[in-house]
Amino acid sequence: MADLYKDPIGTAQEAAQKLAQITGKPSHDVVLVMGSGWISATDALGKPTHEFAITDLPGFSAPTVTGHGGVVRSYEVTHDGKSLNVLVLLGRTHLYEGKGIEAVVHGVRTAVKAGCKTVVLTNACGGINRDYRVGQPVIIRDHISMTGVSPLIGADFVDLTDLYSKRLRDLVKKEDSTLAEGVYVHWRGPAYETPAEINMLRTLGADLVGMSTVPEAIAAHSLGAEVLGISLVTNAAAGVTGEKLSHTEVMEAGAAAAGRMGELLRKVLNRL
Ligand code: 8IG
Repeated sequence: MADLYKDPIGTAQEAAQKLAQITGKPSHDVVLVMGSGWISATDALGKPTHEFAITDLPGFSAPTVTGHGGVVRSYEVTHDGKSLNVLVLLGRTHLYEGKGIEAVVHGVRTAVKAGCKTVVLTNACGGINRDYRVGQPVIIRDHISMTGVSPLIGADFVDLTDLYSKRLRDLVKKEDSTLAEGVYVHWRGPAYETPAEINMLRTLGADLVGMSTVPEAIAAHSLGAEVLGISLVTNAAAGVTGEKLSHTEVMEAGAAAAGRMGELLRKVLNRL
């Protein structure tokens, strides 16, 4: 068995093979990575054909954060006589867990190796843009990495000018023209930002701040997948309202918006 840290791509390949074995599906078409608060949005997809612990696949370790599931589901989503094999990862690994960048992107690499040409990354995040409200979904237009940590090693000078696919962003806006687009900044955490840092990030052009998504987007894009990112604003960023930030509030805001998020994802899948 390959070692995740010595051979991350080989390990993803092995995990993809095991996924095909477990599900009996030679390939999957789309992966949805569900961030905190997004998990019940998957109810809109119907019943999965398979559900198992992500630790059943090579290279994965158990998750550590409440609300970050560690569960894999496989769905067959049909629309207009067409059918898609949809892989859903409930929960993800974050940089702040200290398992290394390889562990952070292992899920999306596995999905792309399993055949997924479309990678949908969802997250819960803080709203820096003062126009945003808690419970509002925002399409990620671009990102700023404040960690500087890349999942890529070697002379892989991948172009990121269209990282968050314009085609996919337009497709989502066809479903819901009221959706805003914003710039997501990756903050390592686990501590949230200070109010001064939020002012800095706003000055730099950021609208949203969270602790995920950016490394996964880069890893997926470098393997040739098309990336869509959708953030759910679950709190105003530090200093924006003067309220303190709490993980419980984040989970509550996520739960309240789950129905709408599920419908949105289902409609996007129907258009792929
Ligand atoms: I949910 O305000 C969520 N995740 N860095 N800042 C950062 N991550 C977050 C926040 C936030 N809210």
